[in-house]
Amino acid sequence: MKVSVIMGSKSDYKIMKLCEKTLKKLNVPFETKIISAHRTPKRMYEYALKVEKNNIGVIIAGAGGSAHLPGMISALTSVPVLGVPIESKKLKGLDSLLSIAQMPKGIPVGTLAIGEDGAINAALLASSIIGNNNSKIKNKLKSWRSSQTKSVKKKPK
Ligand code: RP5
Repeated sequence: MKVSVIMGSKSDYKIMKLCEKTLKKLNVPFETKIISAHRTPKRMYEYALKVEKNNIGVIIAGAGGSAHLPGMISALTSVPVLGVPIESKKLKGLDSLLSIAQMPKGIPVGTLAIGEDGAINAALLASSIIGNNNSKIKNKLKSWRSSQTKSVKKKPK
């Protein structure tokens, strides 16, 4: 199964490319697409209908402002959707965060932190989900975590 990384605009890619970078490190197969809920609604609908057929196990959706893409995708498929709030110019991403996190009950979106941290953690979480049925990815994630632990020094000097 692969991860599908989608985003509302090309301008989101500077953040969403961190998802790609993290998934590559963990040898998780992925695809990347630009899909806008309001500018390309037909593309969004057609994409969502083919999610299961395309062997997608997790969707990571990055969006900024009135960030409805993750919620709309989650409404159209039962495959888990992780939302990455992109920092917006006017409200610094608080609008994106609340739009993604405050989904009314019934249609969930797993929401990560705003920006870089959220993009990296979304990829790690997606890898954990895929890793439940893929021991190679699970082990890769375990060794990635272990080297992260080893990289933390005991003293500042
Ligand atoms: C959202 O609007 C996108 O996810 C992006 O974060 C934001 C701004 O888009 P652009 O005006 O940069 O294309 O749909």
